[in-house]
Amino acid sequence: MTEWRREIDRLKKDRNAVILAHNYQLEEVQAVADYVGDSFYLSKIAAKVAAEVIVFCGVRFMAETAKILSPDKTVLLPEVAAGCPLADTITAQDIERLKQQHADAAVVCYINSSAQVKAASDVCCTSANAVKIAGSLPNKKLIFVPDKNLGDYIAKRLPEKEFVLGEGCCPTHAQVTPDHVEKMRARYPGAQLLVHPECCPEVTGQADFAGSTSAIIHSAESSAAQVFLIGTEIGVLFALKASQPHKQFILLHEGLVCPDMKKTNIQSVYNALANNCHEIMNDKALFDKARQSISRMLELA
Ligand code: CIZ
Repeated sequence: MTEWRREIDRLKKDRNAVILAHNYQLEEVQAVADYVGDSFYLSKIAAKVAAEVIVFCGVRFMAETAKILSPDKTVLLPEVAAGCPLADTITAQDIERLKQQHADAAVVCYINSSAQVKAASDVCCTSANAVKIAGSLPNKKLIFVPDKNLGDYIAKRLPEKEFVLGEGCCPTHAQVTPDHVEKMRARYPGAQLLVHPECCPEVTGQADFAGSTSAIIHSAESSAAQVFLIGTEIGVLFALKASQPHKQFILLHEGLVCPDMKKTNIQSVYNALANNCHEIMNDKALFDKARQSISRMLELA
């Protein structure tokens, strides 16, 4: 492991590269990253970082977002097959159809979406800023795609708006049921339940706190509680345990492991830097259009 790290550090210097890792990445990947966080944080870094090469340890839509924001940089996705089944639930054609049916609505797309979907939307959002973005739009009616659970979470917090929701969901978060909550609450009485809004409404509704991965980390940091049940991807436990070693963090359900996020390991990070794998190419016309919805998010948030 130390050998990989040494080589990665050497290549980073040689290539003037920076490593960005999502909170859901393996510990060994988070440990070699220069920046670790959620999509919102990482997109802001991608937009302003001075390095020539960005190695994006995450899934395809995240590396694509970095390229959209920094088209002149080399952006590498270490594992070419790291995708997002939630992002694959919606296409730009679906959005055009929805727009025809709801001509008075603005389209808000979750960052977990393709460049085509971002280009067809009015504004993009992440779980960290979804309520703020949706709430700041002048339209009463909003089309929110693709995550129906995050959509429901936003809609409950903005009762003055009317929502048309996509039908997708994250297969990892959607596995958690109220039964899991009941069992774990019985096993750990008094524990705080912190969940991601990609969980179903029946789970989110029982949580002490629901929010993005970064918001979950901040919520645990500012809480006096000592024991927490965590309803999001297992990778978040790394940051939680590192920043608060005296507290206990327990995964709400053993299935909270995203197979795509776990494809990247320290070897693939090395390989990306050594062999330029796998470069995201700039599709100029598409990316210029997609940039508008991401830039609007960055302005509004
Ligand atoms: O916003 C993100 O990065 C996602 C997909 C989850 C989260 O809350 O970090």
